[in-house]
Amino acid sequence: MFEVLSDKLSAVFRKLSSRGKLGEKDIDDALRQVRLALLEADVNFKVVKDFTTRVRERSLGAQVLQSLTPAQQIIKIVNEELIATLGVGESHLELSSHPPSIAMLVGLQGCGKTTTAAKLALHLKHSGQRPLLVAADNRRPAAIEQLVTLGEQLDIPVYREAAGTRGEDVCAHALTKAKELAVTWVIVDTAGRMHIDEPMMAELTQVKEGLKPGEVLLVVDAMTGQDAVRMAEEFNSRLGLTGLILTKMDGDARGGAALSIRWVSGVPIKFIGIGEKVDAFEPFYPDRLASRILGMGDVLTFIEKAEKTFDEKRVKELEKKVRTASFDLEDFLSQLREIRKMGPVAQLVDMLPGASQLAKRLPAGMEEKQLKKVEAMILSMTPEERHNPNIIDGSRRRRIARGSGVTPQDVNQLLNQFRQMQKLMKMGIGGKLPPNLRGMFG
Ligand SMILES: Nc1nc2c(ncn2[C@@H]2O[C@H](COP(=O)(O)OP(=O)(O)O)[C@@H](O)[C@H]2O)c(=O)[nH]1
Ligand SMILES: [Mg+2]
Repeated sequence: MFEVLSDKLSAVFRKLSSRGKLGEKDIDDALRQVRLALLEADVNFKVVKDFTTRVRERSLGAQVLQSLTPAQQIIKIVNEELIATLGVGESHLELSSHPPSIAMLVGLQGCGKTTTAAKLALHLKHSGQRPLLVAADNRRPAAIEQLVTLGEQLDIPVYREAAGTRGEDVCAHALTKAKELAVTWVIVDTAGRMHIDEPMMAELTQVKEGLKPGEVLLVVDAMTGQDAVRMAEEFNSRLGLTGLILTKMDGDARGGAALSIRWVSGVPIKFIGIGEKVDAFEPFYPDRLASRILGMGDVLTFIEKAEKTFDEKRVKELEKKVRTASFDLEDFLSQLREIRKMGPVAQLVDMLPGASQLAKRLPAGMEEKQLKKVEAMILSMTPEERHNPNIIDGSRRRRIARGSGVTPQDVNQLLNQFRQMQKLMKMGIGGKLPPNLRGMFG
């Protein structure tokens, strides 16, 4: 999977790397090719449009990282946006506060549900859990036998009843059994059909009501392309999914489903199946997949290193400033921007007294607006004012307020709070922020 796409993207970036400075036209040309490559890989058109728009905006406004060439900067942005499309961060399974934790697997027939139930149970067993498999797909005796055989192979208990027993009854009894065996996880393999239909949804809804599972995981065959994406939306609207498991990622599909499904459905991908064997299964790491798709492992490693050195240099500079209390509004502004990014440089924020707590305390939604306001005020100051806020008198204050669309009181408040922050730094107080500083952004 992804080979064709990966080759095409590599070609685009190689061409870009052969240039020095990149203008708007170079970026647009490259992005046009990226867009085509993604569409050919069967990525949902909305996802493609959104993705290229984000990359374009960021590329044009890219802050110049001296250690990177323009092409490397674009690769960095593409990589980051690819990760954002695939879903940021690793997706963990939800543990129940009252064990056992329960995962219910749903999906169409043939998508790999039964195999995946066994794979997931084995994965949990390897991480020290005690799983119980439940054969709730009991419409066909063969389906039950398949799970029982897998359980025997893996030495994992399987709860089963006679074929034809209602799924919800099997599950109810299985929970009693789970208590008896003192297992920590219950993995339920449910009945699938060839197509989504009402009886299947009704049955799954009932099973879910009885089980109250912490995880409702849709197993999707990544080979089915955009059908998989539509299916995820439908299952999600009926059952409220907590995660996706993409199977057959070892196949030769173009990869469009994998790249679109998270963005379109909003449901995180938690695991991927990469083969028929029971251990061909892994947690889903968006960054790893992104770097595989970009096919530029070396370049990405280089970029990571360059960024790290860059951050370290900045941390050292800031440390010195904090120590000598020459930390000014200019530094404060760049801090605010770091807080807004909260990305790889979050540790920078941790270094400043209270800044990370402050960032955490900002109410959702307010954050962006308030930070922008503070940013606007500082931007309306002259370099001299930023360096030495004490020179800001009444008329300067009015000018700054006009320039940033706030009231002179707002400017005053910012200055007072900044002064207190400076004082705190001089005293070397870390971590705690007095209540009167908390108001800074809200
Ligand atoms: N190549 C490959 N085959 C898989 C994967 N997961 C499942 N399969 C195969 O897909 C077929 C259907 O799997 P099964 O678990 O019976 O699907 P179910 O009907 O949803 O329970 C079987 O032949 C599995 O071996 C995978 O990740 N990679
Ligand atoms: Mg099955």
